[in-house]
Amino acid sequence: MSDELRVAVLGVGMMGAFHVDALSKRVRGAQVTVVNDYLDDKAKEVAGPIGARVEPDPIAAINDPEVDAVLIASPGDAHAAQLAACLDRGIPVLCEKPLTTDMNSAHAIVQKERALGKQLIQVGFMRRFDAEYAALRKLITDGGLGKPLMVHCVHRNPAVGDHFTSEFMIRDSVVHEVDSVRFLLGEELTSVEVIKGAATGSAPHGIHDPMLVIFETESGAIVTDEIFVRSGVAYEVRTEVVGEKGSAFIGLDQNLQTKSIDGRWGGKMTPSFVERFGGAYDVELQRWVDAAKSGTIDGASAWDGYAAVAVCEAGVQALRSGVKFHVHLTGGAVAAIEPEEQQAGIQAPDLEGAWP
Ligand code: ISE
Repeated sequence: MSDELRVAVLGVGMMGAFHVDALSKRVRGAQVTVVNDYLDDKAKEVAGPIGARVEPDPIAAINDPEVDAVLIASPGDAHAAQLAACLDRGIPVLCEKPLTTDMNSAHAIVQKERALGKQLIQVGFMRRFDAEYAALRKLITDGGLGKPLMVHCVHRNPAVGDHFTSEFMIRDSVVHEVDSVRFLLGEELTSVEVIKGAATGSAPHGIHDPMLVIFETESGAIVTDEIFVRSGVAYEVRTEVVGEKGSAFIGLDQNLQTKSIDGRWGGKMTPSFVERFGGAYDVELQRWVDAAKSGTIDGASAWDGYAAVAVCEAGVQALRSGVKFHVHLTGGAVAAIEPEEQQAGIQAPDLEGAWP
């Protein structure tokens, strides 16, 4: 391996292009040598300014002799085959979330990596590298809040494309809360239910946006997650942890506050993930590059990625069926998901006579 980690970036849509920019300008010790995207023009546009080569076939990009490590930012359904090729070649890979889009393919990837006897896969859960999340986790692990009892999450995006169906919202967006709660509390999520309410008028017919997703954890803590990807307002990601000894809040957009002569006061809302998590992404990349050079990972593992996919799979089943789904996933064991016994409803008796 040369001094610089030579990286192939697969998928240069918004996220991949952001990573290419970081690897070329802000991260030390790495160089993007190969760029791949199913859109040839997009690949050329990103590769040109940094002098990288365009390779139209993702598997050829992974096996390119001028590539030491791979960053996967392609759509989730391409991840399984690309991760498998990285493992076949035995090179480090940073894979954007979700690890894969279903539990069985995620499990197969974990097994394949385990058979190699070394950790090559890091999953791009960037919130783990955000200073506010790190401070909240420290507060919890130091016992500052006492036993955590409730976690309230809000995850809003201003707008998304029509491909964001209710199921996609769980697999692609809620997956962040699944990982961050595992990271913050250090325990597994054991059940999921999904409450569908009134949908915003900007959601295509049949899409439940927003939804309330409710989890339970191993210790019995309750986690609520409002997922609303067409809020029309801003990129809002907030978390409050309520414990026996107090509560703590992150994600309040506490930037510059102004008061003006027209009688208005306030600060700026965060328009997108770049303003909220751009710094965390850069830290994540730097730590991945440093770790990859010494043959290790420094972030969410393939197991973490698998655990998140399994909980989201239970979430999708809960969404489809309308019942709570349990997830059995402890101590590195294989996940199983099963529905809760359907609860009997109660029929309120009709009142006699007219209501006054
Ligand atoms: C997207 O992929 C992200 O990672 C964003 O952080 C999240 O807010 C969005 O909902 C996801 O689809």
